[in-house]
Amino acid sequence: MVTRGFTGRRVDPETAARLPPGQHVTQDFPVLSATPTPQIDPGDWRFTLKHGSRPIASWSWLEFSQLPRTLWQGDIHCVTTWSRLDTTWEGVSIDDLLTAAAVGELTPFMLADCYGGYSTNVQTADLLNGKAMIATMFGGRPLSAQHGGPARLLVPHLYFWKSAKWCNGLKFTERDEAGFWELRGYHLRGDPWKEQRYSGDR
Ligand SMILES: Nc1nc2c(c(=O)[nH]1)N[C@H]1C(S)=C(S)[C@@H](COP(=O)(O)O)O[C@H]1N2
Ligand SMILES: [Mo]
Repeated sequence: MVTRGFTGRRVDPETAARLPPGQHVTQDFPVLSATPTPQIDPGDWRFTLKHGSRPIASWSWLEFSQLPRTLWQGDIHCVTTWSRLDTTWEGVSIDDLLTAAAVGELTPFMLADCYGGYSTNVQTADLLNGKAMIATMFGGRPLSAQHGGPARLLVPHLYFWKSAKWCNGLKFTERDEAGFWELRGYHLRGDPWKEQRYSGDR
């Protein structure tokens, strides 16, 4: 058996099996933000669901806090190659959000909007069946502002740039409309297991 010593990135087989190609484990929680951190008072916060430009449902912080809650535990993967294992999140699943809004018709794509102007596109199927939530808690505590508090989208099976911080809405779209990083050369879907980092990747 060959060991690389303490500085190598070799990990035990169980951990290795949880790491998508080209990723390594980090113990800390890096902050990656393209804009300054907006300070959002919960009293001013609103979350709006739209079909194109037409609003179909909207929640204040108080209304949002009365929606059913979901817990999720697992691994997150940033396109800059760090992965963090066994993170815990709590929030409102997109399934519960759509049920609360009594959304009948879905479009194939959605665009997440944020305070500060960031956006990211996702296939609607990537948000349903327990795959995604609007998270308000991390590690049992309210989500800090630098990590997207009061609320962020969490789509943990895709690269973490899809998990839009300070998310204030989801918009149903007919076409796949590129968001902030997708317009700057990142992949439209971003599946870490397929290593879909840049727009040319399959
Ligand atoms: N609103 C907003 N959301 C964002 C970003 C951003 O710049 N603005 N960066 C994305 C990227 S590239 C990553 S890797 C993660 C980083 O989340 P973190 O800072 O909590 O680690 O947030 C994503 N969501
Ligand atoms: Mo990222």
